[in-house]
Amino acid sequence: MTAASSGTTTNRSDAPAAVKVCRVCSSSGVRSILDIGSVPLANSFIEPELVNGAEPTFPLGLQFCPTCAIVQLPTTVDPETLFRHYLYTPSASTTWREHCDELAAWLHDQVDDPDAFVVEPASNDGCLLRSIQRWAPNVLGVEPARNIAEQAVRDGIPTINDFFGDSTARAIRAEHGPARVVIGTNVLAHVPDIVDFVRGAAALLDEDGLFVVEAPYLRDLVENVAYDTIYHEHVSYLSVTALARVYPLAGLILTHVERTPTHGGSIRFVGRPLGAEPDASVARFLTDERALGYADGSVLADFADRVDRLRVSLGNVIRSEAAAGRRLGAYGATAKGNTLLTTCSIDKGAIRYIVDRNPLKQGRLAPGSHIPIVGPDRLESDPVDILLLLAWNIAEEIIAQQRSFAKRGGRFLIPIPEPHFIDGG
Ligand code: DWN
Ligand code: ZN
Repeated sequence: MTAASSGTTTNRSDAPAAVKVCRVCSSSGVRSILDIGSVPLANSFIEPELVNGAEPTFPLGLQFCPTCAIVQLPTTVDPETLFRHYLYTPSASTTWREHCDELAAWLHDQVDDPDAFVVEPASNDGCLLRSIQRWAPNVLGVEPARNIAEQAVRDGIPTINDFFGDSTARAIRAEHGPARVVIGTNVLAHVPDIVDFVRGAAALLDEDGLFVVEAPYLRDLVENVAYDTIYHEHVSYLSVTALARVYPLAGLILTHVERTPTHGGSIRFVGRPLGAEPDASVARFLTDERALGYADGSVLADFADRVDRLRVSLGNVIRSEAAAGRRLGAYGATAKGNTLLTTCSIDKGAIRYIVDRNPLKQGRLAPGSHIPIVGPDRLESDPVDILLLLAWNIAEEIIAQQRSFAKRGGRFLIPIPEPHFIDGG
């Protein structure tokens, strides 16, 4: 999906109240499984002249609902604050562009119809729709970030500047007719009201319609201790168990699931109108998740301890490398990187700069840590010995680009599942 807010240090917002009942099923039995404290919004990169302003922080953690098995944040930050202006566009990454091509080809196999109307909630700059347009020209994006929606329209992708949900979906259907496909990547986990979002898909689809979403998979998060992917934009952490229960509340049924490699481990959920038959994949995932403890939440019992151990060991590695006289930088001014830096108390005393190719992030400071974001040329003019890879999800792509850093003896520090070095040579 999209990227987050431009966040400035002067935008104060009141800390949202803790959500005591499940957002999905309204059960009051939610239980806390992780409390990371209060941190700034992960994409609220600071303009340098505003660095002395107040920097709002918001409580961050996880809670589990034993009734519907969803894992969610304990607080909700207003999506208007998070998503109306966004700096992140995924199409800068070759890995992502290739994934969009693969997903578009997979979809073509499912829906072999050049007249199919395809709608993408949170279409960002239109990267996926551009791939789909090659076989289904009738596409429509729905993107809440004004700056990004305008860019997509300028680039030839029809895009409505709005959030997706039941009312937007009904308006689209009234104007354009039913959709054959509603497809969204990295959006469902960002939505506070998942039932409303899925209900919107159900309202928009025709009777043969296909609702496809990809989102980070809870199992990958837990197994890789990828706790840095927990931040306010990600309201939910999704499992098949949870979505198999949620979809029927909104008029759809989960018919197929498969794992995909993006963003450190994601899952593709396919839904169809009620009455469709799930294939064997759904039962297989449900059985595995039950056996592993995702249905009753028992797999999460030691998650907070595992997060604590990772935070301590990353801090120790960074301190000992610095004490040995090594110069450290970071690569990738990612949202997850900011969770990692703030929760491990790593600041500009330890890391000189964060390299990022996105010119909109360059010149700003990372929220919380206040480490400056710089362009890749800084690696030549002000070299470091170690790069903490905050964009570990695209490690291969970045390491391949940075051969000259590796040739000079530079090493990459990968933070998860436990801090380790690779030389990139
Ligand atoms: O869910 C979300 C997704 C999908 O992406 C959002 N809530 C926010 C965002 O998360 P992220 O910031 O952790 O995403 P990435 O894709 O890991 O960010 C990669 C960063 O690295 C971007 O800032 C661009 C940058 N980059 C770079 O500097 N050089 C990327 C490439 C490919 C490069 O060569
Ligand atoms: Zn629930």
